[in-house]
Amino acid sequence: MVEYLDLSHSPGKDEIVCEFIVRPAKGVSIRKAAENVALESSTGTWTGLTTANRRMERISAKAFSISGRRVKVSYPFELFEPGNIPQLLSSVAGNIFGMKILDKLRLEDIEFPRRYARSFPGPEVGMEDLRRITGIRGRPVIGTIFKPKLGLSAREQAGLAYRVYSAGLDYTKDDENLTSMSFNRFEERVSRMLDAADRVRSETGRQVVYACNITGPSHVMLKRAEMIKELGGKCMMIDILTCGWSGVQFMREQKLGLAIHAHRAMHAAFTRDPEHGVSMKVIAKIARLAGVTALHTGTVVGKMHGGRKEVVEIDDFLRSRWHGLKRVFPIASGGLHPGVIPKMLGMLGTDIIFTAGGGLWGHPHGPEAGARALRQAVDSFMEGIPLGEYAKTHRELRDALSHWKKRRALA
Ligand code: CAP
Ligand code: MG
Repeated sequence: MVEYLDLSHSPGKDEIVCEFIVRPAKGVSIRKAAENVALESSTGTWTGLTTANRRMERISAKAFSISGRRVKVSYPFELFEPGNIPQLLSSVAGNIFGMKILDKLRLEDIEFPRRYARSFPGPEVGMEDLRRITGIRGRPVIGTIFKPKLGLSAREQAGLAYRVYSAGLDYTKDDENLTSMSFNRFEERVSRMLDAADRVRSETGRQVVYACNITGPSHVMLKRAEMIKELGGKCMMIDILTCGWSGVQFMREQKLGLAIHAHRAMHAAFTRDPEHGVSMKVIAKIARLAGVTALHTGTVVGKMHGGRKEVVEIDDFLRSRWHGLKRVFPIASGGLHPGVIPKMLGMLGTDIIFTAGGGLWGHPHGPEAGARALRQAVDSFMEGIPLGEYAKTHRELRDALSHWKKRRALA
């Protein structure tokens, strides 16, 4: 008989350890529930097997710690195929979410041993590389998402890009649902946008970045990324969860030398319920294994869900040393505008990319004013001058603060 519950077990150095929050179904003990999580996520099924063997016994997972509803399960290295994220998730985040014996289940954290983590490449272009490419040091990278999300033509978008880059912005990105539409085709957009970036570089000497959304089936993403590379672009954006980990790993393996801007659209479908699904911290760890350069993690102050403790912890993880894999840039985005920038930077730090969509394109005096106001908000923070004080001598910032006064109070 294989034992899936063993509270005397202590994980070996090559074992993967998962922390779950388990809510058993009515009448089921936490021990029984924990045992079933270990069983279904490793080698077992609902009944004993005539085919069971010694190997199965050796490689089975063990629920080894129960504290309230927190359960830790250790998984021997042999259960996993090195370098294969889908296989990892089919095991530790697979069938177990649907078991009747559980009311709810949340995969809260995964500790990866060095041996397993090093079977992944991590980022080809890391946080420091992107800083080197842009030449931006000692302050956040300031960006925007074109708004409306959908509706601008490629020509209109590139024209706007030129204007906001020229007004001081470092970084622009497509929105998550802009790929290749009848009114804005990928090929035309990437070529016009990179022309605009080149023009700004030759006029100002600044290497501005365009994160071009290549999201799609993998064979389509590859063609799009090759086009970005050919035209001298520096960055591709991928909606990593809707594309799936296979697509992300595939694009990383191409070794095109492009940064990967990872948008996390759909994450809240499984990260938001604190008792069910998969935590954003787990997504962040996997994204770093897979090799993204920058990852959306939340703003705390903006329009999207995500509390301070969680976002700070994830951002710190992305920027920390970890099994020799390059560091990842956190991206703060969603409901940002000049009035909340200092507060956000104070909480999350300045080693960050932030992007403001509505908070630039909604400025009452237009795109240049919107870009300048964002830049002024950053400068006020970097110089340690209160926003209101700084606004007295910076018109664009002053107009932004009064325009979004109410939103400021909400943040
Ligand atoms: C922000 C945004 C981003 C979300 C992503 C949007 O626009 O472009 O996709 O912020 O959220 O479409 O909402 P605004 P997260 O600046 O106009 O709000 O980073 O939390 O995944
Ligand atoms: Mg968006």
